[in-house]
Amino acid sequence: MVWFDQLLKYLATLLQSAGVPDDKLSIAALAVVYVAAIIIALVLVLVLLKIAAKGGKKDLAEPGSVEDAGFEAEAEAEAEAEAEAEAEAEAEPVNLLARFHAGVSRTRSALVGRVDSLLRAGRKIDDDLFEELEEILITADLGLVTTRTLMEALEKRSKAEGLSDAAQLRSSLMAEMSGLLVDADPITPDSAEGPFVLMVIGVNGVGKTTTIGKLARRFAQQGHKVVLGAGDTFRAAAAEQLVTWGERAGVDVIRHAEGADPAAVAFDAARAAIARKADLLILDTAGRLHTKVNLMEELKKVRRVLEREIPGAPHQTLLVVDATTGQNALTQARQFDEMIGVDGIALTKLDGTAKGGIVVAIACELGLPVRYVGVGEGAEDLQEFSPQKFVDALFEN
Ligand SMILES: Nc1nc2c(ncn2[C@@H]2O[C@H](COP(=O)(O)OP(=O)(O)OP(=O)(O)O)[C@@H](O)[C@H]2O)c(=O)[nH]1
Ligand SMILES: [Mg+2]
Repeated sequence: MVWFDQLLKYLATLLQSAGVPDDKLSIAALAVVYVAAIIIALVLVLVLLKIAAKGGKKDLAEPGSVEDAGFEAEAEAEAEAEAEAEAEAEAEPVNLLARFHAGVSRTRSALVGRVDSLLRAGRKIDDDLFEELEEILITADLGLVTTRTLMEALEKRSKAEGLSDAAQLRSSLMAEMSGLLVDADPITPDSAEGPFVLMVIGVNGVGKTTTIGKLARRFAQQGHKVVLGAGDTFRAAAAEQLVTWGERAGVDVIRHAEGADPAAVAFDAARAAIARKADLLILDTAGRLHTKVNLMEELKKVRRVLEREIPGAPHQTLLVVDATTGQNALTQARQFDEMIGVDGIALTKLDGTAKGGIVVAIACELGLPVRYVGVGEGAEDLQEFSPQKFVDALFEN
């Protein structure tokens, strides 16, 4: 190629003037051409890559002008994010249900697993069968009174409906159980006369502070202005624990120093909730004092302060009980209801126990609605209780 020979000659002249020896001129000129070719090829590849990237973006933004391209791409990204959020919101109830089902799995295998192997198809309904069923219910923490109530209802129903096959008793048991559970309206913090006050009580370690944290998050997410009161001044680090939950939920926490008078915390929290125009004040309380009498007296005093500061307060007194303690939870509920007055129950740690039958016992023996159940330690693991949801999850195959 003539032009290539000429280029080499030209380069050789340049290299000669640069001091390259005559015998090395042609090889040096070739090396220069070689390096230049590599550089040009690299630049070309880079340019092509850039053009390809721009083309891709334009495809996304089309139709529209070049100026519109950025804006439209942004709008598209936003729409995608919105769609994702919507999909998440739609998926959430499914997740919650799955969490709930997992939460009652131990009770399901302990209670319904045994019931199912007893009520296998083909077995006749007789006194022996009823006796065995009774034993299963008692050991699944439904307690004597509730079990008797259920058994009487079942025997009556089986006679009235002329049932003969044991398998037919399953749906009767489901119906009787959900009939015993108390359906409660969910707590809605709407009060015309200032903040709605939720006082949370219960013995130590049952999950009061955790439940308050979960509730604060739930109500804040629903758009309510929430204030928390750290009324447990007895236990070291109790207020810090509440402050941490408050930070997570993005809500204010009113606290005093350790050992302060809890009634003074209740007073300040009530005043702060009014001043900050809060929709909801949730007050944490101590679970342990030197004696049970001290604890009950302190709770009564806190209650009086709330009553005095905010009309109608406390609007709800929520007793937290730990499902893993089985029949003890029932005893606690009875005592707190007698001494302080309880409007509803939050039953925690259902995920860690086979004693979920206690839900039925609380409703049947005390007539108190279980409002919330805790099925884990996470912020999402507090769920509104519904009798139907509970029985369905328990008897799900
Ligand atoms: N697995 C499980 N753990 C829970 C649940 N609710 C609370 N817990 C755990 O129970 C423990 C005690 O919870 P707290 O909220 O500190 O209990 P408390 O009633 O405030 O205790 P005191 O302040 O000592 O009276 C913590 O480790 C919680 O994470 C639940 O629903 N499931
Ligand atoms: Mg606590």
